[in-house]
Amino acid sequence: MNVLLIITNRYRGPIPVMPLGACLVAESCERAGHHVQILDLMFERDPLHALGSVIDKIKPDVVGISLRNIDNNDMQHPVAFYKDLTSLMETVRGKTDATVVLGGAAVGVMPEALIRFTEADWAVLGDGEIVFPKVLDMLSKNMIPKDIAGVAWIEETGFRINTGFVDRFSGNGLVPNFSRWINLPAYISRFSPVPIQTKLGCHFKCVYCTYRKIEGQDYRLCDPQAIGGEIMDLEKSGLRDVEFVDNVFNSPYDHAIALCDAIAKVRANVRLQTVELNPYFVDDNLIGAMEQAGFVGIGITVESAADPVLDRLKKGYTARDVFKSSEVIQRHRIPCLWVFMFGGPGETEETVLETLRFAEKSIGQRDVALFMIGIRIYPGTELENIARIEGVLTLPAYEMLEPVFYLSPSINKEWLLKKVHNSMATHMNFINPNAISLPFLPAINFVGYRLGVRPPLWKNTRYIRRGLKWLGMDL
Ligand code: B12
Ligand code: SF4
Repeated sequence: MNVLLIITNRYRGPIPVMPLGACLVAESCERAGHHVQILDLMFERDPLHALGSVIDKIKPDVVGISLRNIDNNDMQHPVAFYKDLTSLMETVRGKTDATVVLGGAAVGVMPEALIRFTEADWAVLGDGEIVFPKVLDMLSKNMIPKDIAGVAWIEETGFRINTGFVDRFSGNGLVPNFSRWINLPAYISRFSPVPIQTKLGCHFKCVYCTYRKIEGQDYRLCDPQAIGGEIMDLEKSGLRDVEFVDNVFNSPYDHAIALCDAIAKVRANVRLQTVELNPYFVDDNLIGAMEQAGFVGIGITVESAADPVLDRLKKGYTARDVFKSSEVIQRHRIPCLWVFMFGGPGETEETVLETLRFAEKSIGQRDVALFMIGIRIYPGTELENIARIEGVLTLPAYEMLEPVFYLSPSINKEWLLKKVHNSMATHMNFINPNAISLPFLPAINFVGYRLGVRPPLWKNTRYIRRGLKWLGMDL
């Protein structure tokens, strides 16, 4: 079949991320014998014109739409990306009778709302590189793909979904040949590292999280030796910046250690990153292994350093673990980005001050703290129930494509913003989401890379903030 795969993501904060999933899907469809063309809208000046031209040219039988972000997850300055789908769908429907199939992480989060919003024919949840070729096979035989696991659709009786995760790491490529599908130099020159995923699934039950919905809760691990091989191949092709995009890099702990050992063994000259460490599994052994493997930047998503909040978020670790992880980080050389999320259930003025005190005392000059405010509420999460019970949320689930956020009723938003702002004023290595949505961040990325700065950019937060301050534009 003739397949057009549209990559809809045009958001460049904090970096334009390489579309790993969509490229994996394209490659597996091609392997299954289909003609696949990707249209990546990231750097297109006139996306609808580009779309119209490519449809006229290839006359697709099936249009796959890859949707990564519903919105930017920023309570202060929310941007709803899903709305861009309206004009996109109008162009597709106006130009072709092709079957339209939605896919991408966002679809795993809110499948029903997105199918209803776009009026797409089908949606694929989860492992698109396995499910989508099966859908194409059925469609090519004029059959209806209703029995395939991972497919969702709307019929007269309502929303239908075939749940069931398939085996992602069953031997096919872990890293697609990006240069075959996207404008690789454009991404690299804007600080985008090559993404690699080494596992799926998460055992934890954090109240706000959508990841188990996207990936399932049972761990599916790839072979660490295979990652070592991929890293070597990347180095040979000149791709030196690599980011692990696992939901939590260091859980299961043994998998993370095996991975680092396998990478250290191949002795590739690469710069590795991840921003997804869980403080519970941070110890000297792990960080030492990460140093050996070649990590140049790590992030710990601690969310809070106050027990009442960690408890209500069901994070599975305590403030003591957070403090312990900061001691470990200080004993090592890798710069660390600490990610906090203020305003969750159980947050009070006291817990906010406790977390800020932790950040100010335990995060050194070399490291960076990012303070998120409010938590995006997604349907089907425990946070949705909490928000409804507390009266914070009244919208029905199908209207939650529009960004809705939870902020603890025990917190005054203005007070919280002021406290965070005061802490940032005295710590130039502290940032808030404004840093991610800076309109000129793409320009900083572009110029910085040309000047020889290498990822991760956040390592240079102090210098960038000082520069901005000097120009009268501090966060
Ligand atoms: C790692 C990560 C990041 C890293 C990315 C680093 C990098 N270099 O790539 C960082 C921290 C930078 C980041 C930033 C953001 N992220 Co993020 N991120 C993730 C995470 C954990 C993994 C994404 C990933 O790479 N997966 C691996 C690939 C292989 O999977 P995939 O892309 O989903 O593709 C598969 C399927 O979706 C499907 N598929 C994909 N396309 C298509 C197309 C078709 C037609 C079909 C059939 C199937 C299909 O098949 C693919 C292969 O199996 C996800 C959560 C998750 N568990 O998925 C959130 C997630 C994607 N991020 C999200 C968001 C919101 C953001 C941000 C906007 C803000 C933020 N605060 O997090 C920014 C946006 C960045 C940008 N410019 O777009 C949301 C998006 C959905 C939503 N809720 O709106 C997610 C789902 C998390 C969440 N909160 O729910 N992110
Ligand atoms: S540990 Fe991370 S991926 Fe797992 S449920 Fe909690 S927030 Fe989600």
